[in-house]
Amino acid sequence: MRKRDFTKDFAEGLDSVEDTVSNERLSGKGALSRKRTVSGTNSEDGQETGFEVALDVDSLNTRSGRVLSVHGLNSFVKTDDGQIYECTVRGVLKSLATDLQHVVVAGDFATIELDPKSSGENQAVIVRVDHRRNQISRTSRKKQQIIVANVDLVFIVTSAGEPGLKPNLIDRFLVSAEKSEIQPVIVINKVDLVHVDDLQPVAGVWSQLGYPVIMTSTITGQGVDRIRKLVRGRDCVVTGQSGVGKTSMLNAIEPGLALKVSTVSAENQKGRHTTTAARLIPLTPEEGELPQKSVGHLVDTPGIRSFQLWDVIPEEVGGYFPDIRPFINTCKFPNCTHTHEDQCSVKWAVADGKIDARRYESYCQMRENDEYF
Ligand SMILES: Nc1nc2c(ncn2[C@@H]2O[C@H](COP(=O)(O)OP(=O)(O)O)[C@@H](O)[C@H]2O)c(=O)[nH]1
Ligand SMILES: [Mg+2]
Ligand SMILES: [Zn+2]
Repeated sequence: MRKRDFTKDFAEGLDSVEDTVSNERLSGKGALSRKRTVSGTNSEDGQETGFEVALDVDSLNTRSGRVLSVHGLNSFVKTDDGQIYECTVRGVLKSLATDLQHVVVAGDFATIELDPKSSGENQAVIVRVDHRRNQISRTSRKKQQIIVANVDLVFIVTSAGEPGLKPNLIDRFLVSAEKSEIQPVIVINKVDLVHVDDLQPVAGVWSQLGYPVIMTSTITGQGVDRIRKLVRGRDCVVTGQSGVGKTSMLNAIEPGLALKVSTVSAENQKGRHTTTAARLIPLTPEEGELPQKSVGHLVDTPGIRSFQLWDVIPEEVGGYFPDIRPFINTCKFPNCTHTHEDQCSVKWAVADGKIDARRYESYCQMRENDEYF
């Protein structure tokens, strides 16, 4: 099981954002340094993470870019200079993918080769797909389906009132984020409807676990600036129950963004891959921002809006609770579910106050309620 420290990564990420922006402007080496970070790394957990192929490619005609969306055999790739190319996949890549369902998925960093004869028509071929840093996937008809790769943040949006806060639901989203290895940020919206002090006990438990919690109101504007800053330069998924204010938040971050998302979703509905087709929607560059630099994307995932766990089996759940995980290997029974067994270290930790009772209840609900699996 992974041991990544989200909080640390997150804090470091935050510190470096501003620096990265100014360095890239000065030296113009953004594309180069990104390439260095994504290539040459290997999957630590043995999961499918894309592949790299050294091909005999003419570097004059190749560009690095980002896969915005995949439609059957065609993908739309945005290159570092802001151009969008419609791409097919080179045959050798396809043949490598016999065991893997996805040669190319939305969010992949890819190298494309332009056809010099048809230049200007924005047609190209994907010749290389970089190692995937993380991915959101689920199992469909016994096959793993990758919905999107290389996502920086998942905003778990919830509301303090109308509808009221559902902590156990947030815990479920957190488990999904842990499974996908994507940094979650809990957004408690509509704080104008309550006394913020009332939210502290439950929010404090998440904060102590290292999950950032941001209180917002799209009506008073509280917290909206923090969200806007976090989104810039990153690729973010927004998830949460309906009615909590996701659309309002998108509009607050960038007027017109919610409209872009809904237009794209409507297009997806018409396509063949209705349930899972994901898209990266580029944020609009702000004044002074270079258009070719990645200003970040909003990741629209129409298929995973509902509050289902993505591909987490009951036995795995404890491992994705950072507060429960340290205790799960010292129970009397090796197959302890930590729900009804005697001599269970997890239950002792709850009794000792080392695990928050509400979080434990949430865990039990996830193990017992198989509607979520
Ligand atoms: N009081 C209050 N209402 C809000 C806030 N944000 C959104 N709403 C309202 O909540 C309802 C649902 O918002 P919407 O953005 O459509 O939620 P979505 O379903 O998550 O996209 C709308 O009536 C909004 O006006 C907020 O911060 N405070
Ligand atoms: Mg909405
Ligand atoms: Zn146990």
